[in-house]
Amino acid sequence: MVLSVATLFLFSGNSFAATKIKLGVVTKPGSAQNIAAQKFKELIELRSKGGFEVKIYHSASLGNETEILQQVQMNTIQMGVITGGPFDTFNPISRVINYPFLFKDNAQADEILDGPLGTQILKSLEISGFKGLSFSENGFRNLTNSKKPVKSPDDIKGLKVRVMASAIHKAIWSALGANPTPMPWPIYTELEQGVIDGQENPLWVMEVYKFYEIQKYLSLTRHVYSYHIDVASLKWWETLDANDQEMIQKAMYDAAVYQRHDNRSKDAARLKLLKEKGMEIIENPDIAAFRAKVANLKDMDLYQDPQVKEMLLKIMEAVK
Ligand code: EAX
Repeated sequence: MVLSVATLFLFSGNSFAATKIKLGVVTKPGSAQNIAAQKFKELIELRSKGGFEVKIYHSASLGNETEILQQVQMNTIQMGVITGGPFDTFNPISRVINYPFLFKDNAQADEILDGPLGTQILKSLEISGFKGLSFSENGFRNLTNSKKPVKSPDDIKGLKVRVMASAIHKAIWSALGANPTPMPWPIYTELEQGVIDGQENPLWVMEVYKFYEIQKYLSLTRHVYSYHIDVASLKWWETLDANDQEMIQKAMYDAAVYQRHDNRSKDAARLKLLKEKGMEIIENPDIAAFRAKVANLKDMDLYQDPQVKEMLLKIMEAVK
């Protein structure tokens, strides 16, 4: 049995005011970002014995992810669980993890992101006003579309694919031959009305947002490992004492680890469900051909910032 924090207050007659944390996510309850946020709320409220109280603003009630990040910078909201793509607008370091076909599997992603290189990436967000706390995940991204089964890059030619607000994501889909259209989340209506033919996201998105209703074809391309950065406002962070900082940092990391496992444990069932719902699944697209098309991205202008380039090369070396 779990006593709620409110019940504990009643019993203890505690009257001190909790510090309120506003936390923004763009997706709806049941989504990857929300599962991380909910777990963080549960852990920090419990561990701080009610000293912190978290209110989650979901479903874009604070705007899209770029807008949430602007509010985090200003400390009008204190935290966010934000998909890696939109960070690109604020700080080019996030491009390195969005690099196509960088990690071969979950274990490798965890090893890098939980290790010193991941820590360095989080640290380098401070210059943009963000305290990066940890990485939770969306998962590996896969292409869906309403036009045709996509097995190789040849099938992508001219396809209108929605991409996140991110220069690297746009570059990936240009290199693959698509017609990439940057657009903030959510995108159901645009898919339904045919403004865009396709999109790419991890499997949970196809389930939670019911994309099986409007997208016939799913190709398991796993082209990008999609992470969230669990982020706090640096302005706010600097007002906290060291104990609170440590407690928040730890609670967010534990929530992230919990959420990654939760997400991964559901993928097999999701695939089954999407099949049952009538999606045609291309399980083994020609990944070698996809990789060849994006092989030169690291030499593009996008990666010419010395710090970004150095980090990308270090990760590439570490995952060899
Ligand atoms: O988490 O914008 C995106 O494609 C994200 O992956 C989406 O918010 C689902």
